[in-house]
Amino acid sequence: MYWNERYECMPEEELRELQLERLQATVKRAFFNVPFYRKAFQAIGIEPGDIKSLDDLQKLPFTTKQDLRDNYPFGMFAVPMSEVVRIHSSSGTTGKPTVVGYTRHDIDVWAELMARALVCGGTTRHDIIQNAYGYGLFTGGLGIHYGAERLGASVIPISGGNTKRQIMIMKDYGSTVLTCTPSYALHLAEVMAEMGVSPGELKLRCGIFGAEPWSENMRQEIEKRLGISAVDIYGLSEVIGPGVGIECQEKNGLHVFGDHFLVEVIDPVTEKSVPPGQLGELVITSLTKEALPVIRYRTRDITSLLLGTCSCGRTYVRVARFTGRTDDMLIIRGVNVFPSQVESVLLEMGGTEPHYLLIVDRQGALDTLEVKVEVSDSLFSDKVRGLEELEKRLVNELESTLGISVKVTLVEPKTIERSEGKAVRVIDKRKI
Ligand code: DLL
Repeated sequence: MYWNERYECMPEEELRELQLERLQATVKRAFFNVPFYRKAFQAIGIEPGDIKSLDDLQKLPFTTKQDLRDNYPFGMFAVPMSEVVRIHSSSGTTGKPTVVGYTRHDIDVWAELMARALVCGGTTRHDIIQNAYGYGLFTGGLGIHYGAERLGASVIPISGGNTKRQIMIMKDYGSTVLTCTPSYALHLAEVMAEMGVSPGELKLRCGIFGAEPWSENMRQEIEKRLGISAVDIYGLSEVIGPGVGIECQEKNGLHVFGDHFLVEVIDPVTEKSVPPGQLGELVITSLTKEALPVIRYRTRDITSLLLGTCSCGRTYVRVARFTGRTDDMLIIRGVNVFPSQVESVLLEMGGTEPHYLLIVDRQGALDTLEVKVEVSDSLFSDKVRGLEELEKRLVNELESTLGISVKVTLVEPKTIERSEGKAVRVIDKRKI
């Protein structure tokens, strides 16, 4: 049930002591080894000795993705390159990617955290893990891979893509756990159906999906189509990669590995902490990283802190499933819209497939939102009237949920481009 019970179920008081000790060491490491941090601390008159309690974390400056970009490629590293054994980079779509480095010890910690995550997500060493996260600069493939080997499971390093081969291997090798993005899991289910392979012919029993936002409805859809139990895993390259947090079998929030990461949820505008239960931006401080310590890293990911203990026995802080990113949030006619809100409505209404695209444009001075969504196979062959009704229902429901007017375009099944990694859900023509 646990990979490392001592840490996963550590009494809260003891955990806090460990966190403070590690925070102080991290602050020292950053101050003495990374000119960026020394300057940032000195600019506000802070020294490592000023961190005397966990509350003092609030005195420290934030780190942003831009800071990593400004120090591209290795300027934020706290160790000489001779100690760096691995380099990854983030899948940023704009500007230079952010580059992250790991010492041998960092890789060891990452494998430990991923082993904990896999067990927390329901994997055992008897499982055959089909790892369809991309291998390469992306942290997903190798991150899961090292954790799976540490656990002692049998890992198939298949990477993303070549979907028919994925299904053949899944069937022939008897894969029991699938790891990939939720959008790719859905695509696999779709191709499986096309190939006439039913979930009953597979040994697959659980999936560990993340690297992009996905809704509760999407979880149910994936669970139904693949006949598995699906959990949500979170992480980001700048902080380590996958393995920052994961759901347990309760599927009620993600446990954050608190002996390695400190989390805060802040109001992105006032930059002050928000109370548990309130949505805000997740801020993470690494506690044990050697090559790239990050202090109060602004993830831009939106979540809330969850109160109360989890019946799984882990004492870590939990965060809610992610709603999206502050930079995914579309402001359409002054109203905040998240793609995940649209996804929830589409899946709740039925009649459509979880393949959709938001197209934002501007006509004159007015912003417009078009939601393109694929119709289910059965409905598509139906009478035009059924489609018209569906479109009307979707428009009504989306408009009342989002609070703005929406155009819905129903498209034929399998016409929206599928992704093998992170799905693209938005085209904002206003910026082009
Ligand atoms: O996506 C690491 C990862 C790999 C996580 C495999 C989980 C599984 P990056 O490419 O740096 O790293 O992207 C990080 O992806 O800031 C979030 O916006 C998003 N993200 C990751 N996991 C989730 C999740 C990997 N479970 C960025 N829910 C993060 C929502 C997620 N968004």
